[in-house]
Amino acid sequence: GSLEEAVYPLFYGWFLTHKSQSHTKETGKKLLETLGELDEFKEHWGDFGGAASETRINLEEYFDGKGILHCTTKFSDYGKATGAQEYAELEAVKEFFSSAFHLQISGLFITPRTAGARVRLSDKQLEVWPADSEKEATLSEELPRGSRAHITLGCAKDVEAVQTGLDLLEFIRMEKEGDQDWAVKDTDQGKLRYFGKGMWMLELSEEVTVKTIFGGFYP
Ligand code: 2AM
Repeated sequence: GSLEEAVYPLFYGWFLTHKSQSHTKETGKKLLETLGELDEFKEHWGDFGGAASETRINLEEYFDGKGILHCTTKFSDYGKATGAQEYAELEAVKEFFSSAFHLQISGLFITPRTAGARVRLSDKQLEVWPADSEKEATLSEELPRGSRAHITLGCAKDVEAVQTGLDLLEFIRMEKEGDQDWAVKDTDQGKLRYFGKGMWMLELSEEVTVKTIFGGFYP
């Protein structure tokens, strides 16, 4: 038998460099400022359970006390999650471990539960994207691989980070349906859409590129 036992991380993902983290947070904060000043946002403020006297969401709080910004590929749960071992053995995972990648952020979103950045993965990046990631989250529908890729920017109180990817998939489902009368607003950063139920998506007119390292989170 092998002398070495495999050590599985809590999760695998792309970890943003220090500089890219600050840049991403700044981009997120700009959206929050825009939202805070938007009449349409104030009209729908109730979605966030906000008190009537408050006019702006304290979205800055969303960005507090979080660990390093990252885009999770596989939640491995120290080897206990379904498919954790198979994932660790993927050729691409072994080959690209500790390698640098540029990720493209194509949008930002806010819901009453989470704030996140939508990530557009390249074909090479999809090689380390688990085959069943979208299926695991959406029981009925087939969504393109990589649809769930995101960077959690923050969560509301008592909300687990896993929710951010589920919120993103909900946006994508609504986009696909496509026949709703969404409010659209042009902003400095791009097109801002309101999907109802407190769900706001900013489609960035210029994608943000962030530097990352692919690896595992072990603590
Ligand atoms: P996130 O990717 O949306 O940020 C540690 O909890 C990390 O693993 C977090 O980044 C978290 O969410 C992600 N995570 C937790 N549980 C998960 C799950 N069941 N499926 C996918 N990702 C999960």
